[in-house]
Amino acid sequence: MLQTLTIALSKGRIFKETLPLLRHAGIEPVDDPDTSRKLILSTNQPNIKLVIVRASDVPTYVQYGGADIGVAGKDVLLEHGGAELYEPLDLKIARCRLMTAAPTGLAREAYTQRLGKRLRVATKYVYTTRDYFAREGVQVEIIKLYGSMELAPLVGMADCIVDVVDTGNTLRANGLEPVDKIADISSRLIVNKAAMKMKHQAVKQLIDALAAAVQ
Ligand code: PRT
Ligand code: MG
Repeated sequence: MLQTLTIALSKGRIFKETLPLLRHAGIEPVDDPDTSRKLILSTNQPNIKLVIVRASDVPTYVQYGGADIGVAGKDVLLEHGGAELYEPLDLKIARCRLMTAAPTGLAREAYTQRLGKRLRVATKYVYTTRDYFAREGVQVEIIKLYGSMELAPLVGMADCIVDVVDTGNTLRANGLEPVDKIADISSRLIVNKAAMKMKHQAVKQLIDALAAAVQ
């Protein structure tokens, strides 16, 4: 019996960069998520389907068995906490860095001038940011945002931000510069723990095929 596999992906860069790896493993989606409104996409393999979810929801779908397998940025996985998931493969795609960033030239002041006051940090990475500054011994007040973190220092709402950075163009365009690196980021294959046991053959086959594609 052919074991069925559901793979959770997010639209945009993760989908685009995962596609060549899947193709290398013999899997081609039938629909294009950028033009289709379907959330479940069939593939050329009758036992494999793709589900399209928000990037930050991928670990949740895989954890709760809504998908057997997923592709998620390490930034998203760090923030999720990683519990109840296997992370067997670094796909080495969608690479970037998780950084602190502050108004250009003011980074050190933003960090040190607040004597007695807590550093105000705007981010969507609340847990990762709290953990990072705790390890650095810096007292912070975290302001949770869902996007456009770069705006927060510009309007005086925060001293700095924590976000993923690729070229740094977005920071520069908004008068910010990267300061400290928290982590190097790439996308990882994640696997539901029960699926790893119950669908071992199909999961193993896919991991091996993707590992070969990464090389
Ligand atoms: O968009 P949505 O809210 O649905 O989710 P998302 O923004 O988390 O998804 P998406 O597709 O934008 O990102 C998915 C994953 O790609 C992230 O979780 C990261 O692991 C990875 N990744 C790699 C990036 C970038 N590079 C990146 N540059 N994610 C976001 N960015 C942002 C960056 O923050 C900046 O705002 O893209 C913008 C351009 O970056 P620069 O530095 O090149 O200007
Ligand atoms: Mg985005």
